[in-house]
Amino acid sequence: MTSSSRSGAFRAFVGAHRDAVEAALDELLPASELAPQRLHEAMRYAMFPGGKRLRPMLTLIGAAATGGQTEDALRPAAALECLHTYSLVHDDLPCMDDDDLRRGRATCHKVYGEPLALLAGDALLTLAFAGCAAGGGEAVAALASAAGSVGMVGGQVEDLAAEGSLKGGGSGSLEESPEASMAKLEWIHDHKTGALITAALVVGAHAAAGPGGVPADVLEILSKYGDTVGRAFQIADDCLDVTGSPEELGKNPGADVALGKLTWPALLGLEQSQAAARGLAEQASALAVELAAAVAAWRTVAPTCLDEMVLLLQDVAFYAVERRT
Ligand code: GRG
Repeated sequence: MTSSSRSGAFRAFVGAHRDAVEAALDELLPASELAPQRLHEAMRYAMFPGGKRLRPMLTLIGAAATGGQTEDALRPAAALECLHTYSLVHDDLPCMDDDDLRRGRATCHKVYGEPLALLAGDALLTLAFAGCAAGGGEAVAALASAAGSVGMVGGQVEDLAAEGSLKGGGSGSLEESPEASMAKLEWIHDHKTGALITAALVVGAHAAAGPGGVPADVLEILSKYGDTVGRAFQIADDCLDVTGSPEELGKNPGADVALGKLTWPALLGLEQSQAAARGLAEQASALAVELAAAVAAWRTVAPTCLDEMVLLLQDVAFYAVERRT
C-alpha cells in the first residue's frame, strides 16, 4: 500500500466504535456527583470530549486483528485512554511542558489548579489498572511495563534530561555526533510514545485471546507493528509541532522549539523526517501481512476477516503519519 491508496478502513472503524468507547469511558470514570466531586469533575474535564481516542481504538484493533471480539476489549480500551489522559494532564503541568491549551481548551491545571490536576492525573492512572484488569493479568502486566520507568515515564525522564530540564541530569540535546543524537531521540520516542501505542494493541490481544492466551509469535509481530507505528506517530507529532495550527492540533504548536527539545525536524529537517515516517508506515504495512499469517496458523478466522484486518492495520499506519490533528 502507498500513501495514495489509503483505504479509509480506520476512519470506518472509528465511526463504528466511537460511541462504544465513549460509553465504556463514561462507565469507568466515577460520576462527577460522587465525592470528592471536584476531583471527579477534573478527571472528567480532562477526559471529555477528548481527543482522537487513538489508543482505545488500537486496543479494539488489537483484539480484532488477532481474531478476537472487540466487545471483550472495551473496558481495557477505556483503561488505555485513562492512562494516556493522565500522561497529558501531567505533561501539561508547569513543572513539565507548562502548556495552557490541550484538546482545544484550557489545560486541566489552568481550570482546576495544579494540586487538583496532579491528583486527577494520579487517579486516572490508578483507574486505568482497575479497567485493564478486565483483560486479565497479562494485559495488566503489559500496561504496567509500558507506562512505568522502563516505558513512558522513563522516556519522559530522558526527554526532560535532553532538553536540560532535569536537576542533576542531562545538559541539553546535543550528543557527540548526529548518529548519537538520533539514537537518543529514537530511544526517547520509543519509550515516551511508542510503548503505550504497542501496549494498546497487546492489551487488546490479551483481553480477547480466550483460554491458552496469545501465542508468542503473534505477540512478537503485533508488538513490532506497534513499535513501528508508534515511532512513525511521534515523528509525525514532531512535524505537526512545526507545520500545524492551534485549531488543527487543539494545543499550541512550536512548543518543542520553545523548550529546546530534541526532535526529528530539528535533527533531519522537515522533509526527511516526513519521508522517514512514511518509510515506517511501509514497514508496518508489511508486518500487518505477517501478523495475519501468524493469526491464521493459531485460530480459525475467516480469510475475508483477515484480509480486512490487514487493510485496517495498513490504514492505521498511514493515518499515523498523514494526520493533521
Ligand atoms: C509522572 C509526573 C509524571 C509525569 C508523567 C509520562 C508523562 C508525564 C508524559 C508522557 C509523555 C507524553 C505526553 C508523550 C507524548 C505522546 C503524544 C504524542 C501525545 C499526544 O497524543 P495524541 O495526539 O493526543 O493521541 P489526543 O489528545 O488526540 O489523545
